[in-house]
Amino acid sequence: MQLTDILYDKHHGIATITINRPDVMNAFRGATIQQLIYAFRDAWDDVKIGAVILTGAGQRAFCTGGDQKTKVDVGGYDFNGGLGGGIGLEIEQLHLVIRNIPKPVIAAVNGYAIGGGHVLHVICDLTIAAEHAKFGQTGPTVGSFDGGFGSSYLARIVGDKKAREIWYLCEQYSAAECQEMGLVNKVVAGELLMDEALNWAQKICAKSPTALKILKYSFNADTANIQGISQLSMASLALFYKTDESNEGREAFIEKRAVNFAKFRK
Ligand code: S0N
Repeated sequence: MQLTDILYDKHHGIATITINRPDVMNAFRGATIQQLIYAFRDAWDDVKIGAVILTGAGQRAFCTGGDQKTKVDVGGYDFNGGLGGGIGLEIEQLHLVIRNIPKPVIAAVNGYAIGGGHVLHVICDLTIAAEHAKFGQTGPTVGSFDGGFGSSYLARIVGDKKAREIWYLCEQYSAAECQEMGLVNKVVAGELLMDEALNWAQKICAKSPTALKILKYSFNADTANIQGISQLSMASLALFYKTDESNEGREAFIEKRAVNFAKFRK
C-alpha cells in the first residue's frame, strides 16, 4: 500500500505509526484510516514487533478527528474505498484493530487530540502526553458523535459524570487535567515525548509477549459489549450525517462562524 497519509517505521521491536497530515492538524480522511489499519495489521503480523506507538506529525496536533473538508453535504465523508452503507470512513475497523492487536499500543500525544482524534488515544492501551497537549470532544458542536468506545469506554476510564461533561460541553482539557482524571498515564515536556514513549515501549518489549497478549484481551473482555454500541452508533451516524442538523455543524466549522442548532430543537 502506498502510504500517503501516515509514516510507518519499525525499529528494535517497536512500530511507530505517525499520522502525517499536519496541514489539517492531522485530521483523518478515508485514505488515512485505511493506511492506519494497514500499519496496525502489519505490526500485528510481524513477530519482531512487541509494542506500537501512535503519534502525529509536528508539534501542534496528535489528531483532530474526521477531516471536515472531505465531508460532503449528505451522508458523511467523501471516500469510495470504504465499506458501503457507512459514514465513508472505516473508523470502526480502525478502533477494533487498535483494541485487538495483541501488543500494547501507546498514544504519544504531541498536541491537540480532538474529536475522533481524541477517541483514538482513548482506545490506545496507554497515553503519554506532551505538556502542551489539549484533549476534548467536539461532536455536538460539529454535528457528530461517537456513541461507542468514544463515550461508553471513556466513561469507564474517567467516570460517567466526567465523560458526560466532556461530550456535553465540548471543552478542552490540559494534559495535567487528563492525568488527574486517569485519562493520561504520564505527562512530559514536548521535546521528551518520543524518548519517553520509546522508553516505555522498550520496557514492554522486554516482557513476556504471551502474558501481555492475555492481559490485553482480559482488559478488553470486560468492555467487549461496547463494540455492539459502536456498531449502533456508527449506523446512526450514517443516518445523522444525511440531516440538515448535522450539516449545520460541518458548515459552521468550514465557514468559521458560530453554529446555530436552535431551529432543530423540536
Ligand atoms: C483543533 C482546533 C481546536 C485548533 O484550533 P485553532 O488553533 O484555532 O486552529 P484552526 O484555525 O481551527 O485550525 C488550523 C487549520 O487546521 C484545520 N483543521 C483543524 N481541524 C480540522 C479538521 N478536523 N478537519 C479539517 N480541517 C481541520 C482548520 O480548518 C485550519 O485550516 P485553515 O488554516 O485552512 O483554515 C480546531 O481546529 C478544531 O476544533 N478542529 C475541529 C476538530 C473537529 O471538530 N473534528 C471532528 C470531530 N468529530 C467528532 O467529534 C465526531 C465524533 C467522532 O469521534 C467521529 C466518529 C466517527 C467518524 C468520524 C468522527 C470524527 O471525528 O468526525
